[in-house]
Formats: sequence, C-alpha cells, structure tokens
Amino acid sequence: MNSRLEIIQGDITKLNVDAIVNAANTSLLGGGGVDGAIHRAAGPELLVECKTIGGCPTGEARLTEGYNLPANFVIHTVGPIWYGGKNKEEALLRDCYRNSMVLADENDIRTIAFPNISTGVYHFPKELAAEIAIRAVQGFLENNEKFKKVIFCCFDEENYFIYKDSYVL
Ligand code: AR6
Repeated sequence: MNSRLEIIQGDITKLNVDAIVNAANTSLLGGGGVDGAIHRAAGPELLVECKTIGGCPTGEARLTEGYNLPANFVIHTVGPIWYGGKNKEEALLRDCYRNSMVLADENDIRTIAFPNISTGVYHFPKELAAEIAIRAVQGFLENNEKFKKVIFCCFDEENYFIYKDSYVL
C-alpha cells in the first residue's frame, strides 16, 4: 500500500491541491463532463489561456493556471476514445497518467488529483481504466520521493467502488 495514494468520491473542482487534472479533448477548448465543470469553476480566463496552447494530442498533457479554482494549476490531458481496445487505448490511457505526473513533477507540483479519465463519454471500460491508472501512478511514485499526495477523485459511486477494489492490487 502506498500512503501517498488516496481514493475519494467527490467533485474535483473543489479540491485544494497544487494541480487538478482535466480529462480534455484534443482541441483543449472545453466540453462537457469534468472538462465543462473545470472550465465553469475556473472562469473564462482558463479558455483564453487554452486557446494559446494550440491543442494537445491524445496521451499527452499541458499545463495552465487554475484561475478561480482552489487548485493552482490545471493539467489538461486527452484520454483515448474507446474503440474496442485495438487502437492502443490502454497504452494511451497509461500515457495520460504518466505524462501528467511528469509534467507535474517538472513544475514542482506536490499534490495532484486525477478524475477517471476516458470513463465518461469516451467509454473506456471502468475496471480496466482503474487498473491502468493505479498501476501507472504507483509505478511513477516508486521512483519519486517528491510527490506528497496523489488523489483519485471519483465522481460516480461505481468508479469509487471499482477504485477501492482495484487498489488491493
Ligand atoms: N469531478 C470529478 N469527476 C467528474 C466531474 C467532476 N466535477 N464531472 C464528471 N466527472 P468525462 P472523458 C467524471 O465524460 O470520458 C468532455 O466533453 C465522470 O463521472 O468528463 O475522458 C471533454 O471535452 C467520469 O467518470 O471525460 C472530451 O470531449 C470522468 O469524470 C470528453 O468529454 C470522465 O468523464 C472526454 O471524455
């Protein structure tokens, strides 16, 4: 068990951490789900900054300020759309978690919260997504002493219980 990992159920926009991760799309220009909630809570300046970035490929991550959010930064990552598993979806989802952790580390972020990337309108199977997320973050933390806390912030109860079960890996 890694005491730096935490699983909670709640709204990621309320969390007082150095950075929250956004499950964005390749345009980085906002959308529904957690992306919409983050843009609403951060305020219009977030979109202004996102427009200067010029998009983000699937599996990669980009950093912005947090504006009106309690979090100082937002790390925008683009999860894969689930097409049945033959389009490198698993590797791309792993990349999202890993690249977000790398970018956070480069910016001296010590506390970070992730939503359940790709498990909403992108339809990635929830159990598989939870396993990939936990393994990727645990693997990163094994070689990193600097992070203090990584929170998996589950919105729906189903994901919360899946994470609680997967965590005994
Ligand atoms: N806090 C934490 N998690 C949330 C919140 C919240 N406030 N709201 C929703 N979730 P989704 P995706 C959970 O659909 O599947 C957007 O339009 C939700 O229950 O937000 O990666 C983007 O612009 C689910 O478990 O993201 C993209 O176009 C998880 O967040 C597309 O959706 C992810 O669901 C990305 O799809």
